[in-house]
Amino acid sequence: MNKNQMVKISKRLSYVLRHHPEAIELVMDEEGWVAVDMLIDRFSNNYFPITFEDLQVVVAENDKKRFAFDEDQTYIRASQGHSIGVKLGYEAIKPPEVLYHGTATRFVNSIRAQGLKKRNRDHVHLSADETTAKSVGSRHGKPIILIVNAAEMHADGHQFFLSENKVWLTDQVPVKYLEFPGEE
Ligand code: HQG
Repeated sequence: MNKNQMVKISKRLSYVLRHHPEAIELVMDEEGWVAVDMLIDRFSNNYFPITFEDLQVVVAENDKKRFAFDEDQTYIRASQGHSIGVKLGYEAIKPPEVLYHGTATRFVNSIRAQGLKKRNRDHVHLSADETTAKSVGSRHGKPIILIVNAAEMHADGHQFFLSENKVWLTDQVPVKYLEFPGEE
């Protein structure tokens, strides 16, 4: 499979597994898992034909490892990024001292006023490194990287989760834990 085909499959999978399982009549459990057989069948009927081997390649080689199989590869889900209230079941863990959030400059005034909100997704997404944060921010416009004082938030009782593909998730980031570039 070439890179283009992988990206095409990955985009459709993100759409149905994170946001719209009903679009191709998938049955999803409350943790976001869908039977692999059903996914292959419904995906192939609604979009274009895919095989189990295609899915294995996408799960293994997708740039951000967005999707995961269960142990015996009979179920598949997106590891994060949902907007449909699935219970991912990750354990709350202690985050590093700081995390990063990449956003676009046009959102900064609103973030200064409200802190980071989940908007359409189930969590606020944070990155462990600035490079990742920058590429996340670039998806929305001119990127800007905010520093999140994660250890302080955690000490104050906010919960953090690390997704299987290493994205940090939390519920919200109040302004007092944020540092904007050029500020101390
Ligand atoms: C912004 C990608 C105004 C927030 C990435 C972001 C990530 C506010 C946008 C994952 C705000 C939401 C998620 C406020 C937050 N006022 N704007 N109060 N609070 N925002 O796409 O974090 O490639 O829902 O800064 O890697 O960009 O899809 O979230 O710019 O892990 O696998 O509102 O998506 O993964 O945008 O990205 P998104 P995100 P994938």
